Amino acid sequence: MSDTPGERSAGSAFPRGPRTDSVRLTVAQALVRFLANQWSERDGKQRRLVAGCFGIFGHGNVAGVGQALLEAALSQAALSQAALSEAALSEDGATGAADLPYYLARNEQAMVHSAVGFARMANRLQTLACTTSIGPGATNMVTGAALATINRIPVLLLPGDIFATRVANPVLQELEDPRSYDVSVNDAFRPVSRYWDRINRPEQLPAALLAAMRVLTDPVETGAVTLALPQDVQAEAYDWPEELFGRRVWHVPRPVPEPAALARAAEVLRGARRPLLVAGGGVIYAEASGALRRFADATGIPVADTQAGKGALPWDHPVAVGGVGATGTPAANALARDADVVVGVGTRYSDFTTASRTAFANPDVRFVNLNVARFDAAKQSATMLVADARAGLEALTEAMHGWQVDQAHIDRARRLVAEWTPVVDRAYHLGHRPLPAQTEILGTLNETVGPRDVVVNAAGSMPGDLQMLWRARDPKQYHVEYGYSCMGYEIAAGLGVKLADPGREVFVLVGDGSYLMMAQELVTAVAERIKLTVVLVNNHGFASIGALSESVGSQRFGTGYRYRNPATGLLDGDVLPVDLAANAASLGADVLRAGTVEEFRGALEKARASEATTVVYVETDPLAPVPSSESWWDVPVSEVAGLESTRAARAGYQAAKRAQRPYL
Ligand SMILES: Cc1ncc(C[n+]2csc(CCOP(=O)(O)OP(=O)(O)O)c2C)c(N)n1
Ligand SMILES: [Mg+2]
Repeated sequence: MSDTPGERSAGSAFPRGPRTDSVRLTVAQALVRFLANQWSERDGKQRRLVAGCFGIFGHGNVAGVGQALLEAALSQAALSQAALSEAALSEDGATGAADLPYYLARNEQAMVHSAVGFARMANRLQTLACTTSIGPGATNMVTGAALATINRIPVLLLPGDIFATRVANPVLQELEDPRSYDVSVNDAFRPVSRYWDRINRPEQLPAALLAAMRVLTDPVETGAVTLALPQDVQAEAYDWPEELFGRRVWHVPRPVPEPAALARAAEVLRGARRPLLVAGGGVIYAEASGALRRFADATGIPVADTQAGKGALPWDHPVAVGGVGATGTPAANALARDADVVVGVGTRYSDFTTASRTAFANPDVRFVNLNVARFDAAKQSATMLVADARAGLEALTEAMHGWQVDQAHIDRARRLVAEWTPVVDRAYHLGHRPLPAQTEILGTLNETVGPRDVVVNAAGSMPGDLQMLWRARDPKQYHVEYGYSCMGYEIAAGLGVKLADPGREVFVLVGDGSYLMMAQELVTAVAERIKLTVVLVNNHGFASIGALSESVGSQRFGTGYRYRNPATGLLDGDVLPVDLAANAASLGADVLRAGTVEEFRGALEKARASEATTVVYVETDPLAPVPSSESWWDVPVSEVAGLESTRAARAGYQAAKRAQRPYL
C-alpha cells in the first residue's frame, strides 16, 4: 500500500516481478542510498528515519562506506546548489538526492551516545547511523550499543569487519579465533543488539536492510541494530534493482488494547482505593502526555514518574507527585508504600523505580501495566494491557468513565506534595559555604531555564538529585539516561539532542568523573558549530560512589581524585593540580568559571546569550546535605569482614533486606 504515488510502504518493497531496471553500485553506495530514502510515519507525519551518519574512518570503512558518504555529500551539495537556485526544495528540505549528512566524531562510543540522544529527542521516530573501522573502532561502540538497547532507543551501527574473502587475512586488528575464522570482534555486538547481521555477500544486503529498518521502527523490538560490513564487501559492486532505492515509509504503530484486556484492567482499577500511576519513558516516546493528563484529571489518580518519564506531566500539575523509588520524592514513595493498585505506564520497573522491590509495600498491592511490549507489561505479575501508551490511556479513560478515586486519597496526595515543595525550595537555596551545594546548582539551573530548554545527564550523583528535585515543565525537558547510567554519555548525547531539535537550548550537566571519561566531543560541537552549554560540576572525584561506599562500610575507598598519601598509602592526599576549565578551553569551548551561586547564575545567562559552545565550570561540596527519598537501593554488603564499618553496614543491610518482596 502506497501513501503517495511513487513511494512504497515497508513490507511491499523488494523484487516481486522480473527486474526491469538495475543500478550498479558498491555495497556501501547501495547502503547509503537506501538509508537516505527511508522514512518513518506516525500520526500522519513523515520524517527521515536515518537523518545522518556519524563516523570515524580507518582501513575498515574509509574506502567503502567513506567513499559512498563522500559521493552522497558531493551529489547533495551539487543538487542543493541547483535546487536552491530554482527555489525547488521540498517542504521538509529534502531534495530527493541520496543525502546522508556526515558528522566526524572523536570517539566511537561517543557517537553512539550522540545517536541515542538524537533518537530519544525524536521520540524514536528518527535516528542516526554510526560507521567505524574494524577492530577497536568497532568495539568502542559496544558500550553505546548496550546503552541504546537497554533504553529501548533505536540506533544503526555499521562497524567495519574483516575480509569476507579471507585472502588477505589476518588483517590488521583481526581477532583470529583458533576455533573458527568465522568469528570476529563484531560478534561482541550480538547480545547488545536487537538485530545483528554480517553482510558477507552483496545479495544479503537488501533483506538485512529491511530487517534493520523493521526493528528500528518497532517500538517493542527497538534498540541497537548492528550491520557488520566486511571491508572487501563494502567496496564490491553489484547490480541492484532500482526499486530497492525507492522512497519507503515505515509506519510506526500505535497498537490499541484488546477489549477483553481493557475490561480486565478497568475492573481492577475500579476496585482501587489508593491507586498510584507510574509514568515511564513510554509515555514520552508515545507523546502521550495529553492523554495522561486527561486520564489523571478524570480519575484523580496521583501520578509519579521514573527517570525516563519525568516531565510526562508538568511538575506542578495538581496530581503530580514527583519521582518514585530509590531517588524519588518522599511524597511519591509514601503513596507507593500504601498503594493497592499501581498503574505502570510505559515503564520497565528498574530497581530504582521499585526501590529494589521495596517501594510497593502493601501486601495486597496489584499492578496494571500498560506497555507496548508484553515483556514489560507482564512484570510484577500484572494485569496486562498491551498497547501504545497514548492509545491505551485514551481507552482506559473511556473505560473508567464516571469513576473517581476517593477524595481522601486526592487530599492526602496534595498534602504530601505540599509538605515536599518547601523542602525542594530549601535545597535550591541552601546558602552552603564555602563551596555551593550541588542542589543549589541544580536549583539555579532549574530557575534559569526556559520551559523548552533541555537538561542532559546520565551518571554520578546528579541523576539522583535531579530525579528528586528537578521541576520539569515540558515532556522533552528532562533527558537523563538512567537505563545504563553511562559516564561519558552527557556531552556526546547533548550533541545529538541539539541536532534533533536545534530550536532548543541544551544544558549538559556533567560531573568531573564523567568529563574525564569523555569530554572530547566538545571538539565536535565546536567544529560543527552545534551550540551546547555544558555545566561542569567538579567535586574532585565520585560524590555518588563515595557516598555509596560509605553507606556500605567501604569508607569512600578509591573514590576521590586525590594524590596518593604516603602516610596512609591511600588516594586521600591533597586535591590534584588539574584544571578542567583550562582543559575545556583548550578544546575550543568558551569557558566561564563560577565560584558562587550568584556567579553561576550570571554565567548561565551569558552562556544562553552566546552562540558558541560554553562550559560553565563550578566547584561544589560533595558532602553538602541532600534531602532523603525515604527509600532504599539494594547493594549487597560483605557478609563477613574484618572492618567494623563493613560489619555495621551489613547489619543495616540485613534489616533493610527484610522489607524486600523478592519475586513479584
Ligand atoms: C562508564 C561507567 N563507569 C563506571 C560507572 C560507575 N559510576 C557511577 S557514578 C560514578 C562516579 C561519577 O563521578 P562524577 O562524574 O564526578 O559524578 P559525581 O558522582 O561526583 O557526582 C561511577 C564511577 C558508570 N556509571 N559508568
Ligand atoms: Mg565528581
